[in-house]
Amino acid sequence: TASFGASRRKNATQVESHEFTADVIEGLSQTPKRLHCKHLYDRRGSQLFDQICELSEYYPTRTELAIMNRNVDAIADQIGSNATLVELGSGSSQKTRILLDHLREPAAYLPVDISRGHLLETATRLRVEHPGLDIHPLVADFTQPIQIPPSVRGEKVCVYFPGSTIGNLESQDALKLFRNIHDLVGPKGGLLIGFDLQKDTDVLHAAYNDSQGITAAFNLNLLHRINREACGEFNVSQFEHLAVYDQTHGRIEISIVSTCDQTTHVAGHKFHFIKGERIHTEYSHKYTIEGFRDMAAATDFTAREVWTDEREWFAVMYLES
Ligand code: AVJ
Repeated sequence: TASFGASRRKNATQVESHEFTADVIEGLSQTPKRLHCKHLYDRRGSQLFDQICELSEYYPTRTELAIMNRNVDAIADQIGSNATLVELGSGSSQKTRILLDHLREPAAYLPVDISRGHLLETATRLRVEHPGLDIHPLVADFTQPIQIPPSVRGEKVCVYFPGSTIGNLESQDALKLFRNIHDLVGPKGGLLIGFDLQKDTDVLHAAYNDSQGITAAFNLNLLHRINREACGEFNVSQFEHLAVYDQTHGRIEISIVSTCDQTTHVAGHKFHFIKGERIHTEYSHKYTIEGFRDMAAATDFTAREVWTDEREWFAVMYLES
């Protein structure tokens, strides 16, 4: 019967935590050990990331905001009227406000994020700020194909992918995501994307090794999360944050380093670390405008316009399918 089926069904949180545990065990079983960066964004992680965005050393957020503020009319012209705006990895959607305030009669707004609580809070707030707008939050991993609910009607779809989140992905995964987005937006669809640019190594280093240790706390929170949600037994004080710029790949490589030889357990599985051993947690790719244009062109998008700041530290590009 229906009620029998319902009582046996696990709730969403239980399924999520089971998948998280399985993913952690798989990642820690690899050589070198790695943990997927999407797991950094639990509730606490999302809060810490918001704090990172406020740091004086962390230039990307405020630089992108300034680019958006300065060019929002040109951006709204490119997107056009009656568009459905789909935002990937929306987080607290700070930059979205600027867009939503300037878009010409937007049809709907679909924020997509992996952090449920964060997403729903944002949706509630935006509903108050934009009472006329159709808002459909979607709890999802945007690296998987997503679907627009059939009730949403707009003349065209535009994906907004700010924050240089694309930089988390290795180039093959970035290409795959571009193709998914291309399929999602369909003909005459758009992609408005923010990405971080290559620059002085000291500036990059400071942005990922802030003096207050917020970035370190954000990274190490993943071990606390494993302890909380995956029956982990990490002694977090025996691990350190590491972020270094790799010139050859043009990316910041972020990891958690074991400060001693140690053994830990996660959900009954045993993991050994030697002193100095790393768990890779995140990449943050830094691009050139040309390199980024080439990457997009490889997936049938055409770059229509690019906006940047006077130091050329960050760029926002509008592409059309
Ligand atoms: C959210 C992926 C853009 O790469 O700068 C910031 C994540 N990690 N500090 C970035 C991050 C550590 C951030 N992105």
